[in-house]
Amino acid sequence: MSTSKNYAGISDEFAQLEKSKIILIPVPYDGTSTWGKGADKGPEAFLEASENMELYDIETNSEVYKQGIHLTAAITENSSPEAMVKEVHKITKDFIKRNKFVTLFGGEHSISIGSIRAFNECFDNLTVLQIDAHADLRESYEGTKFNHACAVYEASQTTNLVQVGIRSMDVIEKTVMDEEKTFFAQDMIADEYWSDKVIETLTENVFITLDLDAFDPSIMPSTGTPEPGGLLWYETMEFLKQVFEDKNVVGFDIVELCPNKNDKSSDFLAAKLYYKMLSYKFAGQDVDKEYDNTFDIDYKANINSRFEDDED
Ligand SMILES: [Mn+2]
Repeated sequence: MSTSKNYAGISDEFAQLEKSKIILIPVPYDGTSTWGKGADKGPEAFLEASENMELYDIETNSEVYKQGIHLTAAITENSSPEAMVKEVHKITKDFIKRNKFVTLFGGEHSISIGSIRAFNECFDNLTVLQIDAHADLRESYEGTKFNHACAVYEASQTTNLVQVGIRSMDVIEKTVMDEEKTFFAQDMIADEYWSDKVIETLTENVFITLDLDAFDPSIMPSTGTPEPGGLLWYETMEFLKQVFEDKNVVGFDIVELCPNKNDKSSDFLAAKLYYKMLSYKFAGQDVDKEYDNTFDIDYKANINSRFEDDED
């Protein structure tokens, strides 16, 4: 994929690394998907749709691209699932240390094992807010701990994991799942206060991992494993806005766009979703004000990786 272009066709002035508050890392990885293939094409379709999107957000009355959005080279390491995770971890952490608001676009959900590790090492008492149709809590699957079906197993052991929109899982995952922090789609539809209840389970620092199959296939068909009964657009925007307002969202990733060249609507949903999340994050913030991603370099300087065979 081409990475010489800027995100959304913004001018160089708003895309340079030094001046940009926001980092966008494409991870076109599709090494372990089990059914619908094509998440490796996700970042390219997302970027193409982004170029055809209005850059003024009506709701927040803002043009968040003016905060600066730097598109990095894509992470293409795919010699093994483990090698990919290590590379995502390393690059994500490097940009966090540079005081950036770091975002990633997948690729399949296994990329989040790397991004979550990086954020968990840089921010205290981290909540991982997973918005997803699937529990993704298997300790290993098809011979690897780095399968997309294992995307948040590690997070369940090392962070405050909160799962929203879940409607598909294996019975074995019940042994790992914390039902107090799991919001099943079937219960959410019958509870007008679900979003308030989710917010109550979050700590101050929140990383969002958003699997696009959380959305209903009627609005988001282009994903590897579509599941009926998913989230709709406005309820999701209202929820995300509330999370960004109430908590310190330290970064996010969006995964599992599996584009279909005959139906671009999903690519546009992903593009708009990404831009909405940035708009909520930076709503009301002066473009000229220096950004502080709240990573405390002095405090964290001596903390080594908590994960074995990590050469950070
Ligand atoms: Mn998932």
